[in-house]
Amino acid sequence: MSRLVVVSNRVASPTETKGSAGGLAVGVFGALKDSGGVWFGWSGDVVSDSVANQGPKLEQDGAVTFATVGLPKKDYDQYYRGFSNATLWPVFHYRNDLAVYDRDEYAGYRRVNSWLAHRAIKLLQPDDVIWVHDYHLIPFGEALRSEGVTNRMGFFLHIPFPSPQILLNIPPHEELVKSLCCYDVVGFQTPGDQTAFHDYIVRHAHGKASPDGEVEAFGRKLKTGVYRIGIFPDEIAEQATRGEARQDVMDLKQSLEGRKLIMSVDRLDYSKGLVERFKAFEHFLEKSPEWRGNVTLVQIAPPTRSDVDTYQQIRHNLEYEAGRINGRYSGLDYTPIRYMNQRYDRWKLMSLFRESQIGLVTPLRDGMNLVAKEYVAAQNPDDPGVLVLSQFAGAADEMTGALLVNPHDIVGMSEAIGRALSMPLAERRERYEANMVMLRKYDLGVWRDSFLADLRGVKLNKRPASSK
Ligand code: GDG
Repeated sequence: MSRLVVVSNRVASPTETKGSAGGLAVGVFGALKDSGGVWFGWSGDVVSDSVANQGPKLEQDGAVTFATVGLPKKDYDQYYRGFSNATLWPVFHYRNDLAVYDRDEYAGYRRVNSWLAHRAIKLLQPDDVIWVHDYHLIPFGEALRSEGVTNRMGFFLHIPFPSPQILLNIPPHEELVKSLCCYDVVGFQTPGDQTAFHDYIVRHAHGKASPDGEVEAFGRKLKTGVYRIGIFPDEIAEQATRGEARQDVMDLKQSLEGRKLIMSVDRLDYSKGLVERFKAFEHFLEKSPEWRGNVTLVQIAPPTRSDVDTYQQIRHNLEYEAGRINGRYSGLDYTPIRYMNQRYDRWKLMSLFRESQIGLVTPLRDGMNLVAKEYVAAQNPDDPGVLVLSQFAGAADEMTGALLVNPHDIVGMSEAIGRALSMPLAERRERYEANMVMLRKYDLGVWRDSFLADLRGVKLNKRPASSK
């Protein structure tokens, strides 16, 4: 089997792939171990120009090489903080109102992608299969092609692909889609994302897209597909029970004094719908006085991208809302919302999920949302909690046992909280079983193996596109 080269914005450390971070890092590393290969990307460090140009730092773990580079401050600002996270992220999450577009940042985004591709070329062998991940690296494949690389190359988009009317707001939308067409396989999380891409190809790129995923545009043929990212449910269940006896989970349980627990865990991001969620919980307490003092919402929200303006604003808004609602409904021994801005160990999150009666996962828009899946997998099958899930998370397609809500509908979310809290055991079990069937059908291994099987199976384009 030919080697695999994974390219992603951040590279997990060899220790993280052993399970401490869990999830995606472990899944991708599994594929790398099987075929041998390289994991290439940014180290997460901001460094001087001279250090950045010293070449990738290499760490070997068996047949896998971890190859990382640092980024100079200007590149970090333009490529990561700028175009990736202040333009692509908001627009792809349907938040044009929060997007800023700056030509210099876009030029920096392309420049860094070309620079990264140039660094990666030295690590490539002729029959390597290259798997590129996510919105930071859309032009990476095109940059490799323009340097003469003809290897099989696939791209997986972890976030939503917006409908064309939304995408058109990004001035260089056509260049971005043309870059995507330089890959041999482009994977999406849901059929809706794939359809949005096909719509753009047909209506705005004068190309062709067939229902089986074949696309022809910009002089290239490629395959598109839906690959639903998942989790390893047994690994989550094991982590959730491993923590049962640990002191801090016991402490939390004790401090709840028999109150019901609602759990929410999200990176601190405006796409996750936290403000609306807090308001729904407030509305629930307002309309259900019998529950005041009897149910607590624990929101864990580790900060991310805190040097992007919109992320500072969301943090302020949330602190204000949590304070306001707690001011309204707290008692001497009761705090309705416990809002934590820090990162917790993975096993602790899974154990807390298991202790809770509701997993409240209500993003305004989300590619998939792995927290929703982790919540289900962590439950006690004999007495499972209820997943309340946004209809705008990719996971909503599969989690047929969830109570689906519209995250803009505060009253609807508040009603779903009430329904979940009083749901009979038989219904909870039925819904849990339905979710578990899907979690097992589309686990992380299926996602990874089906993408790679399609990529290894494509017929190569005879005439690679050039970015010139
Ligand atoms: C992107 C897409 C897509 C969260 N807080 C802590 C912590 N986490 C872990 C969760 C989960 C992961 O981070 C978050 O994954 P999500 O899927 O929920 O969301 P994004 O980070 O936005 O991920 C998303 C995903 O890519 C995969 O394709 O599903 O749609 O936006 O695993 O458990 N982990 C630890 N401490 C925390 O405090 N250890």
